[in-house]
Formats: sequence, structure tokens, C-alpha cells
Amino acid sequence: MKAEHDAIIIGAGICGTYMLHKLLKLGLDATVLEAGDGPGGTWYWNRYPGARFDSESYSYGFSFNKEILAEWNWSEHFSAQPETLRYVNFVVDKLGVREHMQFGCRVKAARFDDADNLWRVELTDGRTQTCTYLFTAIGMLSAPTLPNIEGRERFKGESFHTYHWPQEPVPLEGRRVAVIGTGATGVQVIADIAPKVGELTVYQRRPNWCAPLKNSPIGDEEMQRIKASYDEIFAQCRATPNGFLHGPVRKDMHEVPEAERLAFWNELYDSPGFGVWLGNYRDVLMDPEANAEFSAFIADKIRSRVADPAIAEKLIPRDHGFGTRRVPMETHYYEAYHYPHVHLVDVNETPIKRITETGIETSDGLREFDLIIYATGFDAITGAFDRIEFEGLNGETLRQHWQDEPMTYLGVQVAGFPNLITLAGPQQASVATNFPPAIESAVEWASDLFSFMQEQGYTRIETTQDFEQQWFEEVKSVYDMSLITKTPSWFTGYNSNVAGHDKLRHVIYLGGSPAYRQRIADVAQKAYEGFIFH
Ligand code: NA7
Repeated sequence: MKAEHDAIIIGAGICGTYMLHKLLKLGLDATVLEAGDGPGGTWYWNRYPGARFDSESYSYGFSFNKEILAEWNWSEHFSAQPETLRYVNFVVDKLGVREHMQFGCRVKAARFDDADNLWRVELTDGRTQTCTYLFTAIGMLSAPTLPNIEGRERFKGESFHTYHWPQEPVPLEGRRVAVIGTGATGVQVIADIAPKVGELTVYQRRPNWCAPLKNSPIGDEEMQRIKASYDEIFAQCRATPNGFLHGPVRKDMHEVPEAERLAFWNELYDSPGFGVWLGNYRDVLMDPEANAEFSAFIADKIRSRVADPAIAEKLIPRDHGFGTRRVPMETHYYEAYHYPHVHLVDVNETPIKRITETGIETSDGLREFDLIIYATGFDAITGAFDRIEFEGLNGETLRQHWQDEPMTYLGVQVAGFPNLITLAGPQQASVATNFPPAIESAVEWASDLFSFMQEQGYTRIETTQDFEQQWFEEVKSVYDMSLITKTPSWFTGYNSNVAGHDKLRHVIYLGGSPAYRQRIADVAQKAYEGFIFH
């Protein structure tokens, strides 16, 4: 039996869109299956108020197409979700790939047929499509998780996870609103809705180290200057470990006199974007002593911004140092607690007992709400894979293969799953970086791989457990270098709401984008060492 399509890509986000474009250029019959009713992925789903980039807008857009770069204008240094969604739609139309995207198609299962060398992709609506090559572009933060709190389903008011924020406007004015969760999402939503709602109660389990985003508009002239500097902007992103404009200072903190260090830290704190996290002295994220000193500096900043000292102390993390978890970037987040109608509940002091029909009950009583917003995060990186039944050779499922840890070769293939390419999957650099630059490298590499296969007349690619194990050791070896791996967070595979995700898992490659790019380029140079072709 011959497959209906050469390639199916699951997901019409940034990654799926670019992969589709490249495969079509190679002359393959490729199609995208997307659960949403439009493209955009992360930017399609996350419509909550306050959702915006923490990457500079012009460092987030695709770099590969000069026409798109010349025509698209960003209106803010850190674009808000509606504009970013418009951007993705603009790109899709500019590339002319929309007609190759099928919307409203949620993939339930994908099973490899060894005899016919094809994948059978099953949709939740009962339809099946077949392909020779299956690409996953399913996102790393696309499997939202709700908290395991008794009575959640009993609540009679409105409630949803931030990822499922409705497309139609949600009234906020005068309403009693609860937000559970104070990660990057919670912080954005809290700061945005605080002035708009009647009453806001924030349920915080662990505070995060947040820092000012310092967003501002981009005028016409500035946009022209940005357009004229795109080559330098993208070159800079390629040179930094995380693909952002901000890279570490190549000095240790203690090499710099204290006054100079403090002046630099104040400058970082007051400047836009991730510089405060990723543009710091290199030892701040590696040496516990340096990290403690910088954390104390940020703690004082929090104290200086929150009028009530008791609330300020509650907002200062005690269990981890600055930057060892994802740093939420904020605009007036700390100041939100100045409104008399905004309340902070520390669930360590007064634990949530249950959710009732009317509100949230903690150990000190019931608060009633009209709306509960769950900003409780994601079954990150592996969750989107676990929600699809991938069945490879001999009936083995990916869930079984990844039971303890994800196992991949270079993050792009899994032993026993021929012709499955896991774009931006676990153990790639993209996960810990500014997504689009890493995506571009991964997609271009995969496109070259398929061009090589076409030239050689191959129709099957697979890898082996030996190469998987080798890559796993490489991923592990760079884990020890960073303080990030000493702190539970989604970066390190934790999620308190998912069974079994209460331990460190090697879900990302932390060696940085340049090293990852070099590694996959070397493999390509060696005629794709570690892959077996037929
Ligand atoms: P995060 O960063 O995983 O944050 C989830 C938040 O929800 C975090 O504060 C959690 O507290 C809290 N949470 C989760 N479950 C519970 C329960 N059961 N009770 C109380 N509080 C809970 O997800 P985000 O969506 O904010 O950010 C994800 C990424 O999206 C972000 O890094 C950006 O890259 C974009 P905890 O800290 O676990 O104690």
C-alpha cells in the first residue's frame, strides 16, 4: 500500500509552518494536521490577557525570508499575543502554505506499519490519514495541566486554564477573580487584570524571581533601523547560548569590583528583556555563592517595589536562587499588590482544601469567586507526546519507550520509530532557547536530511538504541554544569500535577544552541552518522 502523503506534520505553529514550507520546496506532498482552527500554535491558544513575548519581537520572527522581514512591522519591543498571531498568519499567507494545512484535526494516535513503511495517523473524529514520514511540531508547552485539587469540577462559576482562554471576550469588570499559579503566565495575567477586576485573589505556592520587561512601542523610524540591522540581530542571536540577543558576560562576578558590579546589575535590572537573567556575569547561574549574592540584590528590588513588607517577603523566593527557574518578565506585577482589592494567599500557610460550587476553600475559610483562572502550567516537553498514542516497531509505544526518561538521538529521532522526526522535541537545544532561531536550525537540518535521502533514493530513516544512549550521556554530561538542574521546574521535567513527574528528567539539551548546531552539522557531515537508511 502506498501512503496518501509523503509527509504529515502535526502542528501548525512556528515549527510546523516552516517545516511545511521546506518540505513543499523539496517537492514532497506534505500536509499539516492542526487541532486549532488556524495556525499559530502557542500564539493561537494562549489568548489570556497579558500574554506577550519575553524575547525582543524582532529576534523572535523568522530570519529566513527577506521579504517577510522587509514587510512586517512590529509595534512593540515585546509583542503582545494578538499581534504575534497576526504575524504567524501573515507568514503562512506570504509563504502560501495555508492550503496545505488541515485545521480542526486533533491527532489521537499514529501507528507505524512496518510492512508498508508508512504511518497511519488517526484523528479524534475517527478519520485516518497515511504518510511515509511523520513530523511532530507539537510544541513543548502545549499540554496544559490543571491542579489536583478536590472539587474542581464542582465549581459553578466560570473557570479555565490560561491556555484555553476563550476566543470570545471574557468580562472582568466588577468580577471576583481567583488566579492559581505564579509562573511566567500567572505573573503576566495577574499584572494585566489587576486594575480591571472587582476583586483579585492570587493563590501562590512558590514565588518566582520576576524582573521588569521594560516594554515600549516601536515607532516607524525605529522599525526602519531594526530592518536595516536584521543581519546583525540574527548573527547576535546565533552567537549566544540561548538564541536571544542577550548572552553572558565572559567574566566572573568576583573579578569585578563591588561598585562596578552593582552599577551593572542596576543597569541590567532597568534594561529591557532577558538581560538580567541571561546577560549577567557567567558565574551567576553556575556558582551557588555568586547566585546567592545576585538573588539578594533582586530580593531588595522586590522589597523596594512592594509597599507592604509582609507581602514583599511572601513574594521573595526562598527555595531557589534567581534564574534557576524560568524568570517571569513583568510589567507592574509587584505593584499589582498595592491595589486594596488584590489579595495574596500563600498556600503554604493556608493550604487549599477544596474547590466548592462557589469558590476556593483554604484552611482559613472560603472565598467566593465568579471566575477561577488556572495558570498552573504544562506537562512540558514530553506531555504533548504522551497525549498521542505513537506506536512504533513491534507495537512498542513512545509512552513505554519514554517511561522513565525521554530517549532520543539528537532530539530528532527515537529508536524503534522509523520515519518519525521529532522536531523541537525533548533533548534538543530549542527547548531552552529563543524558539524560532533554534527551530530554523532544526528545520533546515531536517530539510537537508530529506534532500540527501531524495538524492540517495532512500525512503526510510531510523536510529539505534546505542546512538540514543550516546546522546543521553551527552545530554546528562552538560546537566551538571548549571544550577538550573538543581531546581525543580518544568525545565527539569517536574510537574506536581502529573504522576511520575516528581523527579529530575533529562528533557532538554543544556549545552546551548551553538554547540547543538555544531553537533548536528557534524553528524550531517559524516553522512548522517547514527542514522540507518533504506
Ligand atoms: P509554570 O511556570 O509551570 O507555573 C505554574 C504555576 O502554577 C507555578 O506557580 C506552580 O507552583 C503553580 N501550580 C501548579 N500546580 C499547582 C497546585 N496544585 N497548587 C498551587 N499552585 C500550583 O507555568 P507557566 O504557564 O506560568 O509558564 C510556562 C512557560 O510558558 C513559561 O516558562 C514560559 O516559557 C511560557 P510551583 O512553582 O510548582 O510551586
